[in-house]
Amino acid sequence: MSSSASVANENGVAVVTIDNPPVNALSFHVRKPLYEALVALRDDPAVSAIVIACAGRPFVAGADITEFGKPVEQLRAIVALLETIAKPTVAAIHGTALGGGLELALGCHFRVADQDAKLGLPEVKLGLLPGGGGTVRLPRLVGAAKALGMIVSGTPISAGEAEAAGLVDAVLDGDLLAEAIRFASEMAISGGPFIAVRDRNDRLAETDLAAFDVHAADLARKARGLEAPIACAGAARNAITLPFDEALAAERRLFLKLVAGDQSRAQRYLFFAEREAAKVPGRDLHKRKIARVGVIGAGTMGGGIAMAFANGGFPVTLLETSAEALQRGLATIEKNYAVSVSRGSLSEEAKQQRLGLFKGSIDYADLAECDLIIEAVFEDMAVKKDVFGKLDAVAKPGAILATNTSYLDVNEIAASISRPQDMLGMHFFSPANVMKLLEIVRAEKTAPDVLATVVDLARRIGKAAVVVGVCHGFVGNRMLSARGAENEFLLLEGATPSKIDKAFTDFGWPMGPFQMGDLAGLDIGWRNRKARGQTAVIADTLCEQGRFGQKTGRGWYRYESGSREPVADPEVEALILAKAAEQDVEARAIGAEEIIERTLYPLVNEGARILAEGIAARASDIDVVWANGYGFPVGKGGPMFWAGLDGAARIVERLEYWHRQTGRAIFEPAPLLRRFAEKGNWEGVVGRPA
Ligand code: T1G
Repeated sequence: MSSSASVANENGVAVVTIDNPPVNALSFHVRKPLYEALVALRDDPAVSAIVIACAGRPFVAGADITEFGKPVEQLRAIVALLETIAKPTVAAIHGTALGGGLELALGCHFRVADQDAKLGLPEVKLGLLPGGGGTVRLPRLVGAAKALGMIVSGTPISAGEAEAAGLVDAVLDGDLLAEAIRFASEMAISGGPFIAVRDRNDRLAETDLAAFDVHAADLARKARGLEAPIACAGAARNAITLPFDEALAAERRLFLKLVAGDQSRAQRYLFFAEREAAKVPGRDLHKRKIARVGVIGAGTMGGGIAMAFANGGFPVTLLETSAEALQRGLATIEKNYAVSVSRGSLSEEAKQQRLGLFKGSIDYADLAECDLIIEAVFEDMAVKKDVFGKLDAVAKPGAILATNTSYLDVNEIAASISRPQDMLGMHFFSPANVMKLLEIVRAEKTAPDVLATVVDLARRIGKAAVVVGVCHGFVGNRMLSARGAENEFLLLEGATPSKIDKAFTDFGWPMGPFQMGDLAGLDIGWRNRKARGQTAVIADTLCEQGRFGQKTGRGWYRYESGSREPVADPEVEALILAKAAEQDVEARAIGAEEIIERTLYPLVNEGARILAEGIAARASDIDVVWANGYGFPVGKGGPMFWAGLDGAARIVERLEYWHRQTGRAIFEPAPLLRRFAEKGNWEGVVGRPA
């Protein structure tokens, strides 16, 4: 293996190039030669300045996550060494400088970047905090408030924003390396002073600590049981209140505590699980060219899907049945972009550029120029088949045809057209331009290159793709039904919507099933139950009373006009008591533990059934679905990972107990779950380990 940190001398300016594909992670075999090179360059009189740059796609994407436990010490030593170098040091940043990569750059006197660079400390997304001095150095450059936002959110900022904040000294056009060498040489000629970031305290001195604490408290309230955001805020505060070395030592203690914890283990697991999910058979096959995307239906789902592709830079043909419906759809899209502009998350220029990618139509013939066409019309089999019949007639050979159905049989739709090999399901989640999850439904006849093309496309539009087989509700909604199956029984036996929802939010969910139902609209589940001849005595009665949730101001909860805040409604509790009396069910005290057992254990159990049927290829795929599509707390890694944390043997034992109590099939432990309980991980039983 050639050294992954090489040195070249450009007229006295030493260029240290890190080359560790695919993302220049600071793996051991990078850190060692990098450290040694910097020592030599520090002491080399022929060197007037040092530039640190990277080969390949990004600048350094951080510490090597596969090595955890080891990197921080050495990275901290490299940064500390950089700060002892008297000659100017410059980090030349292209692509992404993330985590330990940005911390390395913070060890330099100067940072220059190209226009498209992104800089950030995303460690919080791995259940960690920056462990290479980022919590202490970043505030010294950008100020405490900005640093707090960057470290607790983990969201990278653009080169322009970084320059405005003082994180980057210059955004350079043209050949970044050549410009960086020129910059370094000019600095060397200027003679300095070259002040290490650790010695820059002016920005810190400006801090309004009271405002900082209010901001930090607000961020902490949103942590929902995750330790890392709190630790990040605490470490950023230390930078203000403690001397540099004490704050650095505190950062190290916090880092070591988090890296050893279950939450970070879960979030790191999800990081790799998301990438693993994209590794489908045939992924190296030649991909079909996708230049233009067609979307049929400009309603909530169709509009969101069209925006997801436009946001990814794809021209979109949006088809509706009438000009009025089309205008309504396009107006909603424009309004959604305007909201993003008003929130500052999108520039007016970017909005116009994206709107320019839309072409509205009411003529199927216009879809003939599309390489991928996604149907997002009413959830009815006859309607779907009618649409695909028309599509089959106009779509060009080799075009990929996709349905956005959430429940219907994709094989049945595929069988209704002449080219089933070109067809699959692409199940987006609402709002489709925001929700990261995409269930890609592989139908019986879907061609491998079609699957590989769509999995790759999902990554290009920023989606976490999971390939699933055909069954009712695929992975997510099928398990959601299992999670919700006990809800009515729990209500009849004495629990209340707010009590059950509190058990879920205490567990770490953004909201519980009843608040979620009111947000999504109770009429959707009602229509689905009626279509399947199923009933839910309480929920059906609410719907018969027109209580569809937030959209009608009343559902499981009541909502003051204009408010999304759920208010417990005595009318609902009275309805529940009446239904319980009708069914002779006696109310009793039901605790959070029982609620979790009767809702989340069946969720895991259904996951095991799905694995056994091959509807999902890996336990980790199921976790990617639930973490990205259903708000399963990332600090618990997803239902299948959590089952390992919570103890599969106990889950089986409790399922057996509730099966004896109720006789209900959802509690009958799946054979695969029993095997998981014996083996202690999913590895021996199915696919990739937790
Ligand atoms: N360590 C090890 N492997 C990594 C890695 C990393 N930091 N980042 C990516 N990979 C692997 C990834 O698993 C995949 O492998 C391949 O590289 C391509 O990645 C002390 C402690 C940089 C934006 O959190 O966000 O620094 O699947 O598919 O879509 O404070 O990777 O091919 O086998 O994601 O182009 C902080 C993590 C670390 C950034 C590129 N850094 N990486 O996205 O490629 S903690 C991060 C990313 C830290 C210090 C702390 C993205 C990317 P495989 P990919 P991409």
